[in-house]
Amino acid sequence: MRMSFRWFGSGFDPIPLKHIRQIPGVEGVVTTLYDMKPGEQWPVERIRAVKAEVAAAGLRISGIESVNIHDSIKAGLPERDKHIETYIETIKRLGEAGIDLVCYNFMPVFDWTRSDLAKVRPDGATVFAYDQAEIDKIDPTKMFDKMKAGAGGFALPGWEPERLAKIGELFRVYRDVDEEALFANLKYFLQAVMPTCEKYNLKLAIHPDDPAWPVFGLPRIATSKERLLRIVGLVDSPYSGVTLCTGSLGSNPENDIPDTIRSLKGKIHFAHVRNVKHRGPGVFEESAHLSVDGSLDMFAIMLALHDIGFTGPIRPDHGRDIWGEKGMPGYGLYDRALGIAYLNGLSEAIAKMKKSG
Ligand SMILES: [Mn+2]
Repeated sequence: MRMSFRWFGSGFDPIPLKHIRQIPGVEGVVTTLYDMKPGEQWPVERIRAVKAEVAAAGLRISGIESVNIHDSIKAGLPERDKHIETYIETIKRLGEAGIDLVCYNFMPVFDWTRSDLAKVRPDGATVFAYDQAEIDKIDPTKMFDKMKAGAGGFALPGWEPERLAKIGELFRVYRDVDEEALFANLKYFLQAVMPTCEKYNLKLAIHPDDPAWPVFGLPRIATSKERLLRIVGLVDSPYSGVTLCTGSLGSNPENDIPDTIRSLKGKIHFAHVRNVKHRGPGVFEESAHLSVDGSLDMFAIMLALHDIGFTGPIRPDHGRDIWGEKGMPGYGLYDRALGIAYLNGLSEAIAKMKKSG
């Protein structure tokens, strides 16, 4: 496994690359061109510039998270072919730059959703939290305002303000899109992009929906082992796979994460490993990575990744906001670095245990 760290790029991420370089065991960053909107063509010069900047810091680009997918593709609108062409060209440019992994999601309208971006835990740390009853009270057209208000002046990934202006239109666009249509639209997209992924040796890895159930009446399909298996079976290509995100899948206590990992052997291209604490049906918060602080068994998760021979990029996911750090909520340096130290410890112990039989 290649330990990585999500970094949003100079000018967007307050964490400098030189600090990321000092986290033990980190060899790369998962980054993006944060100001690129879905449907925009990524300029070659900017791809080259970020690659050079990361290399100059002694790191590599482990993958791109994300190249966002235009809603016309997810909704299956007539203009999707134009946007798929643009996506293919971006994949080609990334592949030519030596980048071999792109993470994406296929969630309609809303990206990851939380009811609270700064829930205070008993130790004073603040975390992302979700309560379905709170979400049910929210007018979905106000959701962008709510996320923005909690973001401390930072732009949150997946919550680009430009989409806010079109929210009513987006809901109309998805009115007739059910789960089956979403599967069909994903298949159409994957069939179109896979030849380019294969040609440029670039893996596409779908991120599970977060939380792992429908929100605001919109369909969601990347929510369970069975559905992820269906997704990787939509096209016959080793380049179409999954970002195994333990926290997103783990939002639903019915998802058995180690079992999901074993079932997806060979199809996991990227791993996000974090913990989540279940508080009741539809209620959870993000905890420290440590097993006993949340509801997931992180040892069992890391063991499953070792058992299937996973060698791709892995990163801690959202962290708690601790030690007075003023950063992007959920994406501070301190707690994610703690998460890495912990995952490294589990990984070293598992590897040595396996070696000694
Ligand atoms: Mn994730």
